[in-house]
This record gives sequence, structure tokens and C-alpha cells, in this order.
Amino acid sequence: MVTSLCLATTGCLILAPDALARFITPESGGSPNADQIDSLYKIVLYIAAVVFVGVEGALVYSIFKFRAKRNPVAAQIHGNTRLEVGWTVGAALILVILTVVTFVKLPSIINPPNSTSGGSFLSASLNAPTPPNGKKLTICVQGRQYIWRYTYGNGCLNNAFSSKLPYSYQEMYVPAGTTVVLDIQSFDVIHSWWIPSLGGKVDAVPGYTTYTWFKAPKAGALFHGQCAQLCGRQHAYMTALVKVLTPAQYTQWLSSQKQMIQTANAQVAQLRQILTQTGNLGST
Ligand SMILES: [Cu+2]
Repeated sequence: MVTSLCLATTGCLILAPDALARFITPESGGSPNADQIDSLYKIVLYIAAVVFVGVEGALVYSIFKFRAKRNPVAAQIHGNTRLEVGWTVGAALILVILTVVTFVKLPSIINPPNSTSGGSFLSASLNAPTPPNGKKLTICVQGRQYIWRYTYGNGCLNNAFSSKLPYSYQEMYVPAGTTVVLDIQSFDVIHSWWIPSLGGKVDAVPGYTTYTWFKAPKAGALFHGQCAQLCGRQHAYMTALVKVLTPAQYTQWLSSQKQMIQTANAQVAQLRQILTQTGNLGST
């Protein structure tokens, strides 16, 4: 029963190449760094596959060719210099190729490119990743048990609540074609920011600020993620969504979000005043 279920699942995966590709390789298509991580992963995977097939093939061939039935007396072979030098040099060469390819690809994974459209956002930081022209959109990501909070714009770092910047929970809104740099912090325990299609996983560590970036090419896209560090009982519910808008839609969303927050704050202030006046709220 279990075997047939396994076979059926494997069969379905083989028949759906896209699902299989996603099953064994990283997600990509959402940001250049995610694409570079995916292509580097595939290069290593293909080289490993060739080595695997070669080694396993030689093993199966030898087991069959030199089986005990046909060769009752084992041949005593003491080394083969050419073969030994060959596989030592071959293995070293593979490692050198993997090292070179990794170091060639690394800058495009770490360093953010310039925005292609819309964004004229400028912010200065000594250690945050910055595109060559310095223009980026900064969003501060704060992890807390068990939700992500996003504060939009310069000055959000260490200042997310006092600077009256627009913010949102769980759903992040970003403009397409713009280099978005995330300043990541945590209020309580270690969380981990990870939207697989938008690049690598970055921990949110209390007392530290960590960084990552992405640049989503198309408006209308929606990317799903999940806190990738077991952070407590409700960890599984700590999901994240990134919605990509056109730069114009983004500006509009930002101002309407700002407006909504201001209105809600004014209402709360009014309510507090009424409750205090009627003696229903303590002076604390
Ligand atoms: Cu978490």
C-alpha cells in the first residue's frame, strides 16, 4: 500500500516536470538574486548528477562484470597509477570549477542592482546593501511572535514606531522594477525572513540588524513566504506575503495607508479622551 502510494506520487512528479523542477531546485523568477541562487544550484546539481551516474554506473558495471559466479578466484590488483592520478586530478578539477563558478556568481547574489523603473528613493547607510547609484527603497521588517511588521521609508530603522511612517502587517507592498532593501530586526526571539522566490533566507536576530534585498520585475505578482526559524508555538502561522504593484499604484497605496493609519489614530485618541472624561479609563 505504502509502496504503491510512493510510486504513484513519484510518477505524478515525473509527469509534471515543473513540479519536479520546483521540488528539487530553488524557486526563482521573483528577483535577480533568487535567479542567480537557482542557476548556481543547478550548475552544482548537474555536475553532481554526472559524478553520481559515473560512480554508480562503474559500481553496477563492476558488480555485474566481475561477479563471483564468473570469477571464482578474485584477481589481486595492486594499484593502477594512471587511474589513481586520473581520479585525483579529476576530483580536484571539479572542486576548482565549482569554486570559480561560485565566486563568479556570488557578487550578483549579494550586491543589489539599480532600479529599472520609478523609484527615486534615496537612503544612506553604512552597512546596508546599496545599488551602484545609491537609489533604493528601504523597508524595515520587524519580526515578533508571531507576525511580520513592515515600516516603509527612510528612517524606519530603530524608529519604526516613533517616526509616524506608514506600516503594514503580514502583507508587504512594493513597486515593480525597484531595488528594495530590507532592514531586518526582531523584537523577541530569532525569526527568519524567507520569501523563496525573492532570494536567500535572512535571520532576524534580537539586538542586531540584518539585511537583504530584492527587485521584483513584474507588477501584479504575489510572493508567499514563511518564518523559517522555529520561533514558538504559533511559528507555523507566521507567514508573509509580498504584493508587487506598479510604482504609481505603490505611491497611491502608501498615501492611502498613511491616511488610514492617521484616521484610526485620531479615532483612538478621541475614544481615549471620552473614556477618560467619563472615568472609564485610568490615568495610566
Ligand atoms: Cu518567527
